[in-house]
Amino acid sequence: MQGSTAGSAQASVVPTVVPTIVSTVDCSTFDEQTMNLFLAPGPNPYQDTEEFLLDCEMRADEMPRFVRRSLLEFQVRSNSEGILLLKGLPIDPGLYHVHTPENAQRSHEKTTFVSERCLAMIGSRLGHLVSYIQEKNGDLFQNLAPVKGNETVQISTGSQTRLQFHRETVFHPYAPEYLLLFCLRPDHARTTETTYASISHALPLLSEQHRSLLFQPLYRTGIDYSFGKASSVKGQGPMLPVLYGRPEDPFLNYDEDLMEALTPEAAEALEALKLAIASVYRGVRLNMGDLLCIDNRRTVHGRSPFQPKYDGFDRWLQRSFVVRDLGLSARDRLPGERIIRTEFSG
Ligand SMILES: O=C(O)CCC(=O)C(=O)O
Ligand SMILES: [Fe+2]
Repeated sequence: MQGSTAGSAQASVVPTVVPTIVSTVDCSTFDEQTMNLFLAPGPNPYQDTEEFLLDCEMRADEMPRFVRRSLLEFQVRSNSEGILLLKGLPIDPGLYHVHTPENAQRSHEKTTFVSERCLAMIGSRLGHLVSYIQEKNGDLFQNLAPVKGNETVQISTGSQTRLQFHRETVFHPYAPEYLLLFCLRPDHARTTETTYASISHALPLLSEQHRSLLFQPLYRTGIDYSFGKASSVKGQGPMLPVLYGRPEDPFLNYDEDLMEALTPEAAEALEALKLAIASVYRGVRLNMGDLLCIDNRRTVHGRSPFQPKYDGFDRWLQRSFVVRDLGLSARDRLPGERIIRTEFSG
């Protein structure tokens, strides 16, 4: 796999052999008709959001069969890595000259919406795009770029320190089932990796006793720094089990930074999981036009450190969240809107 690195094994963990095969869909061979599905102008995603999403879903119906089949398989049965990488999707014309948005806000220089269409078209085959009011004013397409002053903070606009492993919005009652990351520009050195570790790779490294503790609601997670008030305090979120679902093939709630155990034994099990993740994680270097789909229930992710230059051409991703069932969050959304407005006190 291009740009992959195995995680360094920790002394107290027996290293495991992790297969290096990443499910990849090569989109660089799309014919002109398929390219046009992404490139042809359509509704404005920021003004006519619902029209834009419907239009993208209709366009996605016309994508080549192998793309739809891969997305369908990923949606229905996932895979052991919990990721699907679509490589070489179309990019906005003239993107090379558009600056990476300072402050990671919406770009006013980018006046075409190809990247947004990639996210919405691919996302529509997995579920429905949603956003959270606390993050970037509820933008469905969020710009991730290094921001001056955030170099060492554990948020997506950090850079120089490793972004620790997390499930996206682990504390949220309507957490997304999928996270999509589209790369508009890699980092200058082209060495940054989006890191990930699936529970199916980490589980074999855990003892029966640790597994059983992790299946109990002996853990508390904090509210993300980006979600406001309760932000900087750890352990203010709900009590949860770390593992849930089928014992042999579980889902996981995990946040290396924000999660705390409520008993010493539970803390040992959490530490064992942390070591297991450090032992099995892998990384993928996203390039322009690559879209990484992450199964947020099976796989935690993070990012390796990098050096920003703040010269207008730093690393730039767009991110979207996907839920399988819009109805679950209906009570916390306004009619006809995708923004989830659940409030968190703190
Ligand atoms: O920058 C990356 O590659 C990952 C960032 C991240 O964790 C996120 O956006 O949720
Ligand atoms: Fe993340």
